[in-house]
Amino acid sequence: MQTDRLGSFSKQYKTLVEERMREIVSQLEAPEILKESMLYSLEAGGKRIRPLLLFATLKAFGRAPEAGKDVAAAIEMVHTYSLIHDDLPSMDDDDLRRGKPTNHKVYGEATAILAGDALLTLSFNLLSQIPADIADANVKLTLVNMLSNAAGAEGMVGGQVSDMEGEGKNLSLEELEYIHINKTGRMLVYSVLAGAEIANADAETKTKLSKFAHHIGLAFQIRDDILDLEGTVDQIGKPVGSDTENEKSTYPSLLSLSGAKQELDRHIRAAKQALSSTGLDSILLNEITDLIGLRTS
Ligand code: GRG
Repeated sequence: MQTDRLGSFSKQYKTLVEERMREIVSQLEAPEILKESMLYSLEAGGKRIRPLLLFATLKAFGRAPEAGKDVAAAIEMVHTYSLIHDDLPSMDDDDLRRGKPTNHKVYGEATAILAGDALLTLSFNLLSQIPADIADANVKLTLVNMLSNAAGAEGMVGGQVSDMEGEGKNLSLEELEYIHINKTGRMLVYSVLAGAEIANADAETKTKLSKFAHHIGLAFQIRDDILDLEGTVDQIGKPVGSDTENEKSTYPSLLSLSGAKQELDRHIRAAKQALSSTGLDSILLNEITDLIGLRTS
């Protein structure tokens, strides 16, 4: 369920970040096979929800979304690295991602690991080179600091490790939330707060936006669990019920399907409330929130 406004905004800025990523990787002076492997996963067809959140946040502040193109590319590179590594035999051991063979199936395990490493490293390089008219040195340093926190041991990587530790255990709702706040949520929160940082938002607005993004992060994950349960194939294109994912605690397994749907609604409502409290021009962010609650892929 996407309005024309969000549809055309999303199409325009999806193209912007995709072209920017291709341009950056193509220009690297690096072995062709490494660049090919990086581009294979960058261009495998993600939803680009994180860049969309960043661009819509800039728009909410009345700033040109184009100002966020390098940060959006950096975010999508970190996200793509995490998916490449998550699919490896030593982690989820997946053959398909977004309906296509996983990076290690095409390029081999060693190159896939190195493509992920190169994407992660490149993301910080990109942030360090944002033009001064978009972000001064202090803003750039803050963007780097925030990304390293969101993606690292205290964020996404920590969440992934807790997720692995929780496999086969009956987790409490609190434990499940901790995993998803970090594994999925922190990069979504970063996408919004990076936009606020570029727009020089005040501390109070950032706190409200952080609350907004926290709720959409959890809503995103709950919707993912519901889609996994209701669909015949999951988001990586594999029949549901075919691997260890099913030994993991999920929102529906803890709360039942209808309880998970209620929890999803609760987070969507809380997100919208936090957003409205900012007083920003939040039409697009509101529509993205609805989309997260209703998404079908
Ligand atoms: C390996 C360091 C490391 C971290 C892995 C993000 C992650 C952490 C693993 C991905 C596996 C997974 C199913 C995570 C749940 C969150 C989620 C639904 C991620 C997929 O993000 P989307 O839906 O993917 O935005 P697309 O394909 O649209 O880019």
